[in-house]
Amino acid sequence: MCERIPKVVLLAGGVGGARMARGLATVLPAGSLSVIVNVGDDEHFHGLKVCPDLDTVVYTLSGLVQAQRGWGVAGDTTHALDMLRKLKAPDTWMHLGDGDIGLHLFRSECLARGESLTSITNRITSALGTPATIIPASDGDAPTLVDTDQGLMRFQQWFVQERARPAVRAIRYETVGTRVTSSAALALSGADLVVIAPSNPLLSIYPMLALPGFRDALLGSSARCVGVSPLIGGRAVKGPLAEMLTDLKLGTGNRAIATLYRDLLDALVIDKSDDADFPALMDAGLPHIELAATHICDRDKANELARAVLKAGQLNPLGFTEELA
Ligand code: FO1
Repeated sequence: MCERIPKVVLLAGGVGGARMARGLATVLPAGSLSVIVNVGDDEHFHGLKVCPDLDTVVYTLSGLVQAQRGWGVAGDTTHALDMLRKLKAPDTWMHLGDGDIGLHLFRSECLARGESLTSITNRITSALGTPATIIPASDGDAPTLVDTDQGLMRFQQWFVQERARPAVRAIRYETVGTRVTSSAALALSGADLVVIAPSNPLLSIYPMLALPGFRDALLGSSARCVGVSPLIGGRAVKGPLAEMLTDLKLGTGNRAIATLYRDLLDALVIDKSDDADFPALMDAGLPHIELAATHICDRDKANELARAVLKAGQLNPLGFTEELA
């Protein structure tokens, strides 16, 4: 007999994904969790490659994150940004702290020397200490473009500079010339459970699913797939999801989330306060709906939600007992 630890893969965007990752990393045994992270938000600022979702997951799991905002480094100073503003450099609307810029310098230098984003991310997580493997969804550029009533914008321009105000007419995932990383495909094929974090489906999860090879790797995996709805009472805890669903005529509330993920999910975790959505979700063909407190406002809530997700995934967090051949 041998004990095998369960292999859990989380698909994550920024803040919500990072907090879900921390809960899962806490309740699962060491070596169990891999987090595949969206790179559609990545952008160049001041000559540096910035990967906001990867960095949010890295900072959260290594304990460096500015907890209230959920992104950036706690206690970071802004001397570099202050100087850039004095110099009237472009794009200083993106708030980059000095410590954060140190990470971007490191990554940009490694990329310039030909190292892959996957390999650089491994070096960053080893150096900073994260209790999970963090895998970029793609090594190549795969930007998310937002087509708005004020024109076509790159993601950070729309989200940060324009404060997500321009109404969204369409979203474009530019994936030509790139594909899912082999590390992500391997993690998906070997997973016992795939969890879709309470991230924005259209801005964080679909950019990954749009990568050539990603959806095939997910659908080809024998893992159960559990999603956590990012909506509570029809609204996102943070961010423009509800408005986007309306602008894009994709329905409302948990029913819209179930529809967006309909070919992927074995179960959906929704907030306890949304128990009235049960019949509509059953009608939408969801085989398993789990109620839990889905607002991750502190570490205890993150752990509680992680346990509910594992329950929905029918996974024993302590591991599997297998006969050796
Ligand atoms: N979000 C903001 O709302 N304003 C910012 O100035 C900002 C800067 C920033 C810098 C580094 C980083 O890793 C994240 C940053 N974010 C900022 C968050 C980021 O725009 C979003 O969280 C994600 O891209 C969406 O998941």
